[in-house]
Amino acid sequence: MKIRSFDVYIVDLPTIRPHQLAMHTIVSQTILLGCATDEDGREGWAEVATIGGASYGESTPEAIKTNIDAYITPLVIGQNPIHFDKIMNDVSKLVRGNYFAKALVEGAIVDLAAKSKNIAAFELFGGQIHKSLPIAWTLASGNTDADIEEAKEMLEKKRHNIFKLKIGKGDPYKNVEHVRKIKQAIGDQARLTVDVNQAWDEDTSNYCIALLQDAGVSMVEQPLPAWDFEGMSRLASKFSVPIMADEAATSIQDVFRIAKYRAGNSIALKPCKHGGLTQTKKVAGIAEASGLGLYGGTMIESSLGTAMCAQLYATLPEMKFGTEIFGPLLFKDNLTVNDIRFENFRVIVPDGPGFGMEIDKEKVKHYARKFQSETEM
Ligand code: MUC
Ligand code: MG
Repeated sequence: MKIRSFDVYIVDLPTIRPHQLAMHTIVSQTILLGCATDEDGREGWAEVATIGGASYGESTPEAIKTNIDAYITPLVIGQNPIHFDKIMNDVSKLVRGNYFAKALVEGAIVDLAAKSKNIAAFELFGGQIHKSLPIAWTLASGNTDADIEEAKEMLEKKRHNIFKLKIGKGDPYKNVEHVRKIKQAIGDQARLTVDVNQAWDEDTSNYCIALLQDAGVSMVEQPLPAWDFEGMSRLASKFSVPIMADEAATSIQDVFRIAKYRAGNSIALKPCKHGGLTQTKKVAGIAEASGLGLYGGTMIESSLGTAMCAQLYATLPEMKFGTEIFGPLLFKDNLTVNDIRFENFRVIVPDGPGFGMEIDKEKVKHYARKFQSETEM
């Protein structure tokens, strides 16, 4: 059965509280949904999320949609979805970069292929090793007392016992103090990690990571700009606290370079930044071969994108740092009929056909940018 059409929707979904990163505070997250339809009218859906327009990364929502519509869709029409790897290989020969766009297209085709065989998508990636995964929560309200209260509530509800703090915005020394206070308040009940989102230079990193290590922080994510491989390598050899590459770890070639020069000793996976699920498996292979620890990252996707990540991460033997695919919990509403389940400090991997999620078209229509909800859906 061949692909008949491919549609892309831009959706803005409000969050339950402001989520503060170094470069942007999220109050409404911009999500891209892709729908591949076959000649029988069967649909496959996928999601990628973006943060802060062009401020987090180069793939803006508008560019993702435009580039899919203009350059990728014509290459996938008429193809058999079960050949998703061949299709994306052909796309890569004519479309450079555009990792988020490729991840969205591949994801929808995979969902369609799996649904047409009535199997979960993870069966197409070697099968499910884990039924659930450890799940971190990001404390990013921008206020120390509010973060402490939120952490205690999460512990009490048995929702999360790994917390990541976003510390790239504002005075680095004050932010280190903010981390120290939170660690003091929660003690050994939870693991604490930090994400700097590229905001520090090497001198600041040297000073602040020493303090963070003393404070009992268990991982430091992307302290330096994504381009600074050499600086990351020096930090990774200097400190015993693990240094994680996130924004620097995109293409498989970048990840190979990180492994070769030890520009970090762990990697945050995100199917969107690697260009899809197949590429994410390859990144995990490079990490496994070179002894880099893995983390199941997020761009703060809603339930569908979270299911895609969960299904792929569930096929990997070891996630040394757990996952942070908490996205659905940060949103006021849901774009699927069914929810992702979070229980006992873990996320349950959906196992229905495809990614195991049923899209709620009324909700998509409601949150889609107006020019789309009125015309295309
Ligand atoms: C990032 O850089 O890791 C993931 C969790 C979160 O709070 O922000 C994202 C992006
Ligand atoms: Mg990060």
